[in-house]
Amino acid sequence: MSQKKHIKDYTGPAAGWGALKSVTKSWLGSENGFRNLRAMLKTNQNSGFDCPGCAWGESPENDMVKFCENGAKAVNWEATGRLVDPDFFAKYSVSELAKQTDYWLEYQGRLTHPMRYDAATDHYVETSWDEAFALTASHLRGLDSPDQADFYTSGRASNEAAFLYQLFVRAFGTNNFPDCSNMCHEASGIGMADTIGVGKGTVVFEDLALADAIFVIGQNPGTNHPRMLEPLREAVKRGAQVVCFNPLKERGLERFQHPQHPLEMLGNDSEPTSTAYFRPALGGDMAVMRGIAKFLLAWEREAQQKGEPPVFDHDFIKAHTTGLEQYLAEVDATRWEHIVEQSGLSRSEIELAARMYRRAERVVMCWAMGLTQHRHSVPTIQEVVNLQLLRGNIGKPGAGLSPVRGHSNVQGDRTMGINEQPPESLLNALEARFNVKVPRGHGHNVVQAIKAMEEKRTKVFIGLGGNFAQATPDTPRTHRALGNCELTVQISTKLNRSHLVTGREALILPCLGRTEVDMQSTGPQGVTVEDTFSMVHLSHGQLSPCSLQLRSEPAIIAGIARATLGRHPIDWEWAVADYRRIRDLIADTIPGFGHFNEKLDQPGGFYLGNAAAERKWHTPGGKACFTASTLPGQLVNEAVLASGEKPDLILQTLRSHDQYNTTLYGLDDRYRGVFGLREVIFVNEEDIRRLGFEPGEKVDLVSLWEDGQERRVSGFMLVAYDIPPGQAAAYYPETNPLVPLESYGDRTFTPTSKFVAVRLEKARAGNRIPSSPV
Ligand SMILES: Nc1nc2c(c(=O)[nH]1)N[C@H]1C(S)=C(S)[C@@H](COP(=O)(O)OP(=O)(O)OC[C@H]3O[C@@H](n4cnc5c(=O)[nH]c(N)nc54)[C@H](O)[C@@H]3O)O[C@H]1N2
Ligand SMILES: Nc1nc2c(c(=O)[nH]1)N[C@H]1C(S)=C(S)[C@@H](COP(=O)(O)OP(=O)(O)OC[C@H]3O[C@@H](n4cnc5c(=O)[nH]c(N)nc54)[C@H](O)[C@@H]3O)O[C@H]1N2
Ligand SMILES: [Mo]
Repeated sequence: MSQKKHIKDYTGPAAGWGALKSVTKSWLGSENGFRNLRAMLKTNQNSGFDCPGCAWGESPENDMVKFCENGAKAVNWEATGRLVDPDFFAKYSVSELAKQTDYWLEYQGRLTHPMRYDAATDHYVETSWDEAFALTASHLRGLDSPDQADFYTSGRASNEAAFLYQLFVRAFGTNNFPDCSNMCHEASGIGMADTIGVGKGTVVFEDLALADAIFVIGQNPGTNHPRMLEPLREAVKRGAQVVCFNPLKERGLERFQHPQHPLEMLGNDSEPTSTAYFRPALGGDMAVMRGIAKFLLAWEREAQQKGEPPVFDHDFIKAHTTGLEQYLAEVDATRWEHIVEQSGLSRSEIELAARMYRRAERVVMCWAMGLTQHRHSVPTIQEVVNLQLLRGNIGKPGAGLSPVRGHSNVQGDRTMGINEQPPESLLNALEARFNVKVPRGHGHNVVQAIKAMEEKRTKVFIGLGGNFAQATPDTPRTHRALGNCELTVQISTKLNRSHLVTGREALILPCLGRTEVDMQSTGPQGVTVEDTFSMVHLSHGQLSPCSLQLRSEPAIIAGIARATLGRHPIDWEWAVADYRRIRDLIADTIPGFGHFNEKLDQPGGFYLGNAAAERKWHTPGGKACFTASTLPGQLVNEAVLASGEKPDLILQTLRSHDQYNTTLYGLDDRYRGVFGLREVIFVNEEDIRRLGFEPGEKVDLVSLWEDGQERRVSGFMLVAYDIPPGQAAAYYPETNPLVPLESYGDRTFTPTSKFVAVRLEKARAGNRIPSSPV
């Protein structure tokens, strides 16, 4: 697995031969080539399994190959031939494993047996499923209160697993459901639920083919949602506009850029005819959207004066919205200097974007982590909603809001009730159906769960998938917090750092992956997932499991539940014997899932529906709401200012092309020209010199915060990069030690992973765990 480290410009297009080469490499690396070819051809097909890659939806057309380079890597990664079995754990102590890189850990292969941590020898030792369930149950039952346990969920869990999990946890007595959504699209859910009454996207796949313009804001689909490039490409071909907002020139999006500089297009008085790429400041998108609104308002007034057709959709606004006046007053009150300074764009660039927006009859707005991982993410997303409301761009074909989800079933998990702030209606439905009392108070989100572990209020941590220790902020502190637990339980497919950051006792429970056949007593089972377009469909594993010891996620949850609660409130084994039974329970309790099993007979699955997409507004006033938020005075946090230091740079943490969140498939980031290493920081060359360094030099990054704790990562290579001045970018999760636990979004508690104030220092040698082999 060693490779040569180098940095060079990438000149090829996105996808294409580079992608094929990269897939082949990971294919051969998985040591399971032919088996995996079979798996690939079943990816996202009607009788096959749902790609465990991202939450992008499918074209309804059949008989197409429906996987992408990064989906192929995800499938290969799961279907590896390497095994992490009891011999492996006998060979390495936990302290020895802890010295290895994250990349090395996951590379070791699939977990095969339930394992228990033995503190006396510092080794994991084989245990039986029954012993593992009994140990978990005895810890849970021994707590003073059910609120002393936290139940994490990562977004790969199927609907069936998630539903059983929340039923068990609520029957046990807590709403402590920290989940990966807390770190991901939380702001999208809150921002949209407030304003349009649903927390999900209003767009379906077909809308992309009807849109006159698609805005892609703070998202890197070339790497993270490669199947989205196809509809974008089609859009450009038929003359629609693709308008990107991203401080980095992401390769997968760049191809949609107009060959000329956007400003030149304004030169002749005609409307722009093609696509554009805008490079705002980190966190500057709310100001950009406000600026667009300011232009629209000016043009609307002008049109009224001249008696020309209006710019706003007055019929829509009148029939469907409230709060226009207050919002427009706020738009008027926002000064241009403030907008320009905060957005990082010039007024004429914003004017171009506004013209492109106005020119399109139907606009889809897509976004991802570039919008959601900031302190003011909720008002930013609400500013996107405001714009769309002004022109009636919600609830008509070819238009709408599309927060593009990450994990393949993260949206479904929320639908199933993985939510620390559950809606009353869900709790009522559970109580009525299962004759059980469920807790009503709010539970912990991710940040609160870490705090609770830090303060020893949480004593048991259970993770349904994911890699809690690495995905979360403030890494050394979070690791200490996990270490405070009495018991940590990880339900996982592969070895990762969360298995090595143990509580006093710890369990690894190995589960089947999405690609594997899930055999229960009544026969092979399918599970369901919901994509970003609210389509629900079945997924059937195809490969034989990598170990006979593996259990499915629903079976593991049922085992823990049975040992903890007996047959209360359901007979867990009965439910798991046939997943159609679980789906009947879902049908009884979750809106939109009536006749669930019957609906799944349709090939391609079924659409859950979205009230806002039909212009039905489930808000308190029954209408869609404009939100009149003031632009933040400044983007830098008070706690950073209180440190008394001016940041050298503002850092965003992002994904390379060879990773899936904390899982590293390789050490290359092809489109950004980085090969064989991950400890790099992308900085503008002028900034590098201004700060007294040279490109290629190694630096330490130290983040600024008022609490006086030092947060540092060491030995990052400075890469001179085409990035706006004052900004930096580096990979997650290596940079998570820099994100203070207290630096999170207002209302969302999402760590501000795209806005970290840092200082650069000359590299210090230190004890560190590099991600790249040294
Ligand atoms: N192959 C692969 N696929 C994935 C994942 C993966 O790790 N690997 N992860 C999955 C998950 S869970 C998720 S949530 C998604 C994530 O998908 P993305 O959101 O695309 O992921 P990030 O790498 O975090 O990229 C954020 C993008 O936003 C830009 N950006 C950062 N800050 C700002 C800002 O303030 N304003 C604007 N306008 N842009 C900004 C960055 O330059 C970058 O292009 O992908 C999913 N799919
Ligand atoms: N600094 C910074 N931090 C971030 C982000 C960022 O952009 N910057 N992004 C945030 C986002 S958007 C997200 S979604 C989170 C992701 O947080 P998580 O979802 O917790 O992390 P993953 O890396 O996706 O989890 C990988 C692990 O999941 C397990 N796994 C894989 N498949 C399965 C399966 O089918 N079943 C089970 N039970 N386990 C499985 C494997 O053991 C693997 O090691 O990270 C967040 N953290
Ligand atoms: Mo995510």
